[in-house]
Amino acid sequence: MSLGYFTTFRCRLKVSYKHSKNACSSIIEEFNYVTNKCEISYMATTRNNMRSAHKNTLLKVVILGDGGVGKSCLMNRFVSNQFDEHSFHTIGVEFLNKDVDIDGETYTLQIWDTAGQERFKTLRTPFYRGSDICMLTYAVDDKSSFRNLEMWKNEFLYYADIKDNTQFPFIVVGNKSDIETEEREVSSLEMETWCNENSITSCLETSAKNASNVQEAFRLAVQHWLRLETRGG
Ligand SMILES: Nc1nc2c(ncn2[C@@H]2O[C@H](COP(=O)(O)OP(=O)(O)OP(=O)(O)O)[C@@H](O)[C@H]2O)c(=O)[nH]1
Ligand SMILES: [Mg+2]
Repeated sequence: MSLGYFTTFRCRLKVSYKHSKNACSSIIEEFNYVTNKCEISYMATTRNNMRSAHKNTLLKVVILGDGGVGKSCLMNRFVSNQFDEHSFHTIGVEFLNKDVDIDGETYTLQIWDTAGQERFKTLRTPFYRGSDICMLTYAVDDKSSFRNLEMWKNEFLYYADIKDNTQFPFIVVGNKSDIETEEREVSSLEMETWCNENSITSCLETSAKNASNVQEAFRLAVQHWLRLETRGG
């Protein structure tokens, strides 16, 4: 497989419900195996290309959160500036690349959009390792997705095998900020309080629908990563 530095590609699995349960399991296992191989091959190719021909830094960003909070829409808004009112649930993972410039440096974000539904847990967790940034996402009109941030954070720390969580760049994103006031179930103050309690310094409300703060969220995440890198180095 030959993947150029500027390549943007999608990795998607669609399993139809007309397949039997066993057939679905084996299709999913096969997909998982192939995408793991693709990831390794892709990462190797990209990192090598970057070392030899480019000075860009590659950052793996994983987006986590309950099903339906808008993770896929956030990624698509950020990468393609598009929004899908009828976005389908993600199965497994899907990833896209996008370059961002910060302070004269270019960073290539390899964004991993994961399936939020519980039944896909085994398909998403193998992809947490090697992440540089984790975007914890909820929807401001869905209190339960906010309460589940704790679970997402713990799942990520466990499967990514992160020992010191205070040194990892998490960013919390409250999506769907465009909804009517009466539909809102989580205030920005609640988000900030949760972040303070969890030593997370980057948080933002976004709308993938009207493009509010989407670019800013990814830039903020990279700036957070940079701060920790500089401190560590
Ligand atoms: N109002 C509003 N709706 C949104 C926004 N972002 C996403 N949606 C809608 O929310 C629904 C779910 O969006 P997705 O991006 O598929 O959600 P997801 O988090 O990727 O869900 P899973 O793939 O199941 O984990 C879709 O109907 C979107 O159109 C937003 O910013 N505002
Ligand atoms: Mg999705």
